Order: sequence, then C-alpha cells, then structure tokens
Amino acid sequence: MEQLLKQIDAYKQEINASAATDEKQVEDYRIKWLGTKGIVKAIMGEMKNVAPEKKKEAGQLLNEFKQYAEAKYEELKAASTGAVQTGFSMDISLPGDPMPLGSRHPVTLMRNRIVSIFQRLGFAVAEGPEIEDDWHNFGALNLPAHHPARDMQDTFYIQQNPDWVLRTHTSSVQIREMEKGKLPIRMLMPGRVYRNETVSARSHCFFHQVEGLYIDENVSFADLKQTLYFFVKEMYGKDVKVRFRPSYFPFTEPSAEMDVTCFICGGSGCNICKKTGWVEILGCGMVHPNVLSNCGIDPNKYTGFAFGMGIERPAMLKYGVNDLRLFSENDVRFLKQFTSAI
Ligand code: 2NM
Repeated sequence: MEQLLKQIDAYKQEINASAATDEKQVEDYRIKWLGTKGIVKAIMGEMKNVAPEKKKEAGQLLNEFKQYAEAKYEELKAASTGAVQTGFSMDISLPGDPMPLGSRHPVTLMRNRIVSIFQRLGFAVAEGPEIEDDWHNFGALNLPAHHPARDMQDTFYIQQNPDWVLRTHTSSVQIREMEKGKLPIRMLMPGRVYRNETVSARSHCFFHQVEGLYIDENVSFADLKQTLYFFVKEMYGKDVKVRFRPSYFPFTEPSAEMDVTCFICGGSGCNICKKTGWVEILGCGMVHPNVLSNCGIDPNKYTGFAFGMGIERPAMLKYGVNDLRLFSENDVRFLKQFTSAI
C-alpha cells in the first residue's frame, strides 16, 4: 500500500508535467497513460496485491488517479485543438487579430442612396434573373419582334438558346412582379444589365440600373411627378430644379425624360451639362396599356407609372470618377477610397 501511494504520487507529478503542442503528442499521452497497455490500466492491476482490508481505500485512490490522468488528457486535447501544428503551443484565449474592414463599392453606395429614398415612400425592393427570356426582356414590354432594341448590336444572346438574353434592363423584373398579379405594386428593381457595346471610358457592356414601378387604381402622371420631385430633392438637395421633356419608350405612354439643374455648375454651364445648365437623370412614363394586359392586369381598372435610371453616371458625378471601367476592374487602390455608413 505504501509502495502504491508513492508510485501514484510520482505518476501524478509526471502527468502534471506533461505537455502537448499538437494532436500527435496528445495521442501519445493517451496511449501512454490511458491506452489498453497504458500505465493507468497497469496500476489498476496492482489491486490484486493489496491486502483485503485495504482494498476499499486502494480502490478509491486508484479511481481518483485514473480521473486525474483523464482530466489532464481532456485539458491537453482542448488546448491543442485548432492549434497550428508547428511545434509551439498557442493561447487560444487571446483575442484574434483584427479583421481589416473593407469599404463598399461606389455603385453599391449610390444604389443604396437611391433605394433608401424610395423605401421611405413605401417602395419595396425586388430582384430577378440576369439571364432572361425574350418575353420578359422584350415581348411583354411592347417591343415587337423586329424592334431595333433587340438588335444583335445591342443585346447579348445566349448561343445555346436564342430565346435567352442577358437582360438589357431591369424592366424584366417588373414584368415578373406584374405577372404575379398581386396589386397594388410599389416596387424598386435595382440590378446589373447588359448591352453589347464596346468598352470605353464612357460606355460599358454591363452597368447598373434602378427602375421603379407603381401600379394601383387611379395612379396619375401627377403622382409620377410628385414622387420624382421628392426623389430629386432628397438626392440632389432642395435647390435643384426639375424639368420634364416629352420622350418615347415602347413600354410607356406618355413617356418623358427628367432633367435636373446641373449639380456641378449650378446651372451656369459646364462640361458635364454641355453648357446647357441641365443634366438628364432618368426616363419615365405611364405604363403602356399593352404592357399591363400582357401581364394580366386590366388596363381599364389599373394605371401605373414607371421610371428607370442608371447608377454609374450619378456615381461618377458624385465621386469624381472619370472612367467607367474603374467600376469593374476591382483595383483596390480605387475601391478603398470609398467609405460610408450605407
Ligand atoms: C425606363 C423609362 C421609362 C419602365 C417601364 C416598365 C414597365 F415594366 F412597367 F413597363 N419598366 N420600366 C421604364 C419606363 C423604364 O427606363 C429608362
């Protein structure tokens, strides 16, 4: 018994001094102490040499020793899990290295600004596929089969299936929302669109748009104007003036383009406004009755307005970016210059 006590004490010291810096060493510890041929098993075997009246005491001692060896095993295991196996131990309770914070893309910043203004008017956000079928991109929008906008020069067609295109506007998402038949609709559709154009500082084969749609009973052109006035004042400030020019889109009637007084020169005339004092910011109009009926909406009961604007151009003006290509090259020297809460 005396002998056994001494032996246990010595083993405990050895266990206490054990260290493991990787999973292999933890396993070595387990085999040495807790394995089927390990020390704990072996010393348990000593029970048979203990005098009968001491067996109870010895049993307790040995059990406690076994738990001691097991506890150390758990401790070594916990400390080594996740540690890099390079032969040094690591304190996993230390705080980690701070993550470097990125910044948002200027197109995202501009989109968020636009979206948040319309959200305050109750517009919800909808998204849809970038690969569209002919119907959603063209047909439903009152663009007849031989309309020039479908031209190979303007549209990317998918080779596998000539019915598929890369969407040329996010109006296709508006068609999808209208087809769902849940009215009224007050929605905003931001997203990437594609046009088959030569890439240069001023044009690109993909860019971003926000389109809006409001359909209900008795929606009028006055509602369209009031909504867009609100948007412009929030976006460009209380002092900007607005003008509408008559225009043409196959999917709206009547159609208009909206200009604001140049926010660069304030109207006195500069390069951006080409000395006119006005810059065009969006197209809009009352949704064409054909578009409504194409989507299963009764044009005698419902009317609506729609509008669409690009994101890159206002972003270029706001951030002083002079080349469209910078937006898609992902040069960190460009990207890290933009910081904002939204
Ligand atoms: C624009 C300009 C004017 C428009 C119309 C529709 C729909 F689906 F309701 F017919 N969506 N988007 C629209 C109207 C878009 O972008 C310059």
